[in-house]
Amino acid sequence: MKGGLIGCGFFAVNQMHGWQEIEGVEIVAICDRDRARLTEIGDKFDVDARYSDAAEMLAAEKLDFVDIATTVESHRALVELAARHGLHVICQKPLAETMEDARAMNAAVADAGRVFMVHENFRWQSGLRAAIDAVRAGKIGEPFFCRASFRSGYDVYSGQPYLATDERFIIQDLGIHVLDVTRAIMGEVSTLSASIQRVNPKIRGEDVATILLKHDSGATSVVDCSYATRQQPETFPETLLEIDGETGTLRLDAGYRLTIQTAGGEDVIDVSPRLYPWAEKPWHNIQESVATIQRHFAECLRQGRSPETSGDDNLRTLALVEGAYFSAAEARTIKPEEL
Ligand code: NAD
Ligand code: 89V
Repeated sequence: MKGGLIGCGFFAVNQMHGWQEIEGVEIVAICDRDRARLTEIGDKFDVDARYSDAAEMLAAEKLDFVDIATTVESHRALVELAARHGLHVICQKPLAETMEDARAMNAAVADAGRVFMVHENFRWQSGLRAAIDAVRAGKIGEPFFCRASFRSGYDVYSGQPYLATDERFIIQDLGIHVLDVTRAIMGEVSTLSASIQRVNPKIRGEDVATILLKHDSGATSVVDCSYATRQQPETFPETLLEIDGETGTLRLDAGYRLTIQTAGGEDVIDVSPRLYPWAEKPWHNIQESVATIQRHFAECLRQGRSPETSGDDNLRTLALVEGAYFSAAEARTIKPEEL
């Protein structure tokens, strides 16, 4: 399968490394409006077909799919362009800035009869996936409570300066992953309410968010995220879990330690990510999940099935993000179906 990468920035390096791990897939063309970034990625990964305009790339190259690694404001135009060319699409999160854009993008690829997957990779992290699989397999019975927590003081702004200047920050960038993982474990959400704070005075958006979710099943979740938490050991970029079920409990603690307790005893499992030769700590957790989600995308294309984080699926995660901002702004409980 031949792919074209659009966006050669901070995170695209991981995506290029990830594709090299996937048998039968090759990125044959790359695109970025920024010449320096185009040259850097092209030279590093030995890709000769380089474009500064995505429309030119799609007109000139014979591709099966595009991998969109640009920031959110460009996603809709690029996804619709790819759909017009009849290509499968994998697009970075956050999918869109509005539900209207996200629905239009999803419809465009569906109308073209192609596969649309959102690069929502946290649910493919080794520890989080082990927790999702354990709950889905009924290891702790029906879950009635989940706390999904990401608290860090790591400097994310130096690698991704837009995180400090965008109007929306932690829910749109990071909370989106934690909300998605919570959906994967606890199911769909009927109501949510959120509180947001800006602790760091040097940034524009919110760096702390606490979100209360009521699920269709009747269960409750708390999603709490912070980039203002000064603690040692620093746990970036780990998401920690506390899940209580009718017949047991599951904990995913710092250091990739998964504990499942039931009447039958306690299992403690090391769910550390692998360290690819191109990866570096502490990012290796996220980097591994990039290759894992890309493998899933390639398998889905080969087998003609819908990816777990399809456009359709991701609309439900995006509605939680939108809902959290609405809830915080209007100080009220939101039903995702309102959005
Ligand atoms: P970045 O700003 O470093 O890179 C984006 C690149 O896209 C830039 O080089 C820019 O010139 C290029 N670009 C923008 N619009 C373009 C267009 N229309 N045509 C061609 N090139 C264009 O951003 P980043 O930090 O690499 O983030 C990219 C995306 O990845 C964001 O949506 C971000 O949220 C996401 N991200 C995801 C993860 C994850 O774990 N899933 C981690 C980090 C970033
Ligand atoms: O995963 C992400 O989307 C990244 C980070 C971990 C820094 O929040 O932007």
